[in-house]
Amino acid sequence: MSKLTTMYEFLKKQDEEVFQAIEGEEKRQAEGLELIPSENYVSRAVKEAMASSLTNKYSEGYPGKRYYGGQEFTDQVERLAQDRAKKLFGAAFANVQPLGGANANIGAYFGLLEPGDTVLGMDLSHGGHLTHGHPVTYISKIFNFVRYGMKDVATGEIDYDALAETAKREKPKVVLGGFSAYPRELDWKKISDIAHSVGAVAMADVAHIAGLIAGGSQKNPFDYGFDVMTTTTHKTLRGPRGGMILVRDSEEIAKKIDKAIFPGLQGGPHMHQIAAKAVAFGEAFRPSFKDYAKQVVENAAAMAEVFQEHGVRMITGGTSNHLILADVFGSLGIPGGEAEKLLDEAGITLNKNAIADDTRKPMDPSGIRFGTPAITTRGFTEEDCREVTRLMLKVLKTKDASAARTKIKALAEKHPIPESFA
Ligand code: DSN
Repeated sequence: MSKLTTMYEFLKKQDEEVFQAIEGEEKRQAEGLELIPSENYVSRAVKEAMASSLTNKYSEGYPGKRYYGGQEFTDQVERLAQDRAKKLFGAAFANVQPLGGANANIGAYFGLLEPGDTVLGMDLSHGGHLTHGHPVTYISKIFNFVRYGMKDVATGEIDYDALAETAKREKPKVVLGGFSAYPRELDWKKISDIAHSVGAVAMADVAHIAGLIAGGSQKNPFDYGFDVMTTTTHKTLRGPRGGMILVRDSEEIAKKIDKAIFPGLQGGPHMHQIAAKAVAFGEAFRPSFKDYAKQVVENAAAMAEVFQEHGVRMITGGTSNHLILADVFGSLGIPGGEAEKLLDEAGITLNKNAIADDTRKPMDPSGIRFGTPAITTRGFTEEDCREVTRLMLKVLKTKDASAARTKIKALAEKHPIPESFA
């Protein structure tokens, strides 16, 4: 019996169609290289927790204060996840129930704001996120979102003077630091000082970099005065799909956020995911996770170097974290969507992405966004990453995916997806 058939023994017997789709995805992940900077591979232990009988249980409420009986073990699991999260990020309070990053952000807004209140966040076209108030979201109809952005796209420096002026003028209740497509570190101290100078709560959305913070490769906003931090758990943090809200020290804020998540926004928490979050947080305490976080950043720097050598324009001029945003249309004459498709054919998955002040449409932008969290989990070194980048450039310059397919498959074979981390 193949390894997959052993893992999915009952599924294969009972539902061949679903089994086949999962089998296809497992193969795709094994044979290709995952460069989407928000993706990663979880350990088998995390998967086992996700597949546990905890999925059968309703547990509305919080540990010790549930609406239904039978909560002995769900309480144990949720407390474990909370305690580990608090220790990992230096928080006094943790809500581990958000189903994803969007829920975490919306829950935090509902806890911190009244309808009509203002949030000052990063411009979406400069790296911010949909849930930071894009007009297509419902939250943008409830709260008033105003923006700050980069002063200089070439270096990525944020316009902190404009940020301070806007804060004075708009009187936001929340100043939000965080991004999903920004390759540099924010000056957390400056942002939290500006927030507090106008009486606002300083909230960081660290969804992309939570694992780098936990591993010590990026600064922790709580060390610079931030009050609240939201994150996903499945990106650099290498846990199951989900979200989390951390509060540095204010019990008042923590209580409001707990109420906002339940009963305000969600119903029964997904306890199997919470168990898997606890397992992933446990893994993030290991010394090897520090090495992982460091290697993620070094690998991204190595990829940026190769782009630099070939004269490809990168937004902010390079990277200081796990991701790169490159203007492939401006530099190589190939739109981001076409680049994504060609690289997909070659076995590299990444995403087209709008670049700052993009002249092209959002569905057909100028850029591509890629990063190193997943390939670093597979053990890619800086030299491997340089090789991947050279192959990417070959495909993009020749517009021929076959030019790199065999070498990409060989790199994937050289670095199988691990089942556990030391
Ligand atoms: N989809 C996530 C990302 O790729 O950054 C954020 O929502």
